[in-house]
Amino acid sequence: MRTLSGVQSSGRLHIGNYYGAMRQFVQLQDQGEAYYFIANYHALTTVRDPKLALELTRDAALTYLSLGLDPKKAVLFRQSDVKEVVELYWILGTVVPQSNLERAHSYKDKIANNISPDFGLFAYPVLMAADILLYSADAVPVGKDQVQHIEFARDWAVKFNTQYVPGYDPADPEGKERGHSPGILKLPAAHLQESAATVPGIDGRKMSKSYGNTLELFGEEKDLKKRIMSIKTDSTPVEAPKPTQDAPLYDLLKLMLPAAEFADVDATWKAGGKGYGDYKKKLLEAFHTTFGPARQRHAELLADPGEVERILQDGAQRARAEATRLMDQVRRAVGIP
Ligand code: AQP
Repeated sequence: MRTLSGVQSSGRLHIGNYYGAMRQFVQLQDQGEAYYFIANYHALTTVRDPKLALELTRDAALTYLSLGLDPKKAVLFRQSDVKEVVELYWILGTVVPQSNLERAHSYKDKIANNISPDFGLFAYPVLMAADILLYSADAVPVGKDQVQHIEFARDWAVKFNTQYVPGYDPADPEGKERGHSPGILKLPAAHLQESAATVPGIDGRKMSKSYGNTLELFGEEKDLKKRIMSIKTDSTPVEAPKPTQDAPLYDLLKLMLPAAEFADVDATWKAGGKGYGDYKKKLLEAFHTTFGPARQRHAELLADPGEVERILQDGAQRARAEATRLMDQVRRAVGIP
């Protein structure tokens, strides 16, 4: 099985990225082949400062490595180091129905949250499909917001194969039956972590870099504390039972505390007797327990930029070998010399 996924270097990575996706990346590196990348072309849809774009790309690499990604087990690379992805993006785009892009949830959410629409944002799912299909991935670990994009990637791979691969039958995509051919583009499947499908941000919306509502994995202590203390709560008095619906603090405690410890919190939350301030302190402690070692590693890696660059160069070389192999087939199929 080949696993592939990426995170955009569109801001400092946060616990939504970790629980929704990156935690699984680290677990899956021990099962078959794993390819993980920093989506720095995607990030250009929101980051327009070149210095910052470079810095956030490097920061995303540090984040992967600090969280336990092992470059001996997984291929870690920058999206922009394999230019073939842009070529596949274009070729794939020629079979993508515009109506698919118009109903993309993630695009519609961003517009609803006042992010100005441009072609890059609109076409984002096509580049994401190219990211996945270029490396013939079987499984793509993602948060819930990205599941529709994986479904698009499957649909477009079928469209491409049907158009360009003689003998391809969509009912037999691997070409197992006599007379059928396997597709050039392999159909990927989303791998969703149900317990953390959507991690809420401090304002209760989906935690998102572009909404400024995140708990950064490697942010400064002072800022982290301030953000935890500002998690949206209601005015239920200390002694009263607290609501569990639309309560980001409750959801975050559930996510971060070990099950036995959360059971105690759950009991007092529902019975009353503690204030939101106590629960926020508990969350801060849980954050340090969970991410303390990764934060230490992050500080060490920051001091060794040469080593990080070496890992990325090595990853790019391995990723490029795969991409070149697939693009040879794609070019031949469509008639590009
Ligand atoms: N709040 C979240 N809950 C669960 N999973 C999440 N992911 C992101 N936010 C949450 C998952 O993290 C992976 C990498 O995401 P991304 O950075 O590439 O893009 P995104 O989903 O658009 O993340 P952001 O923070 O919301 O970025 P911006 O604001 O720049 O668009 C994905 O698998 C995603 O599902």
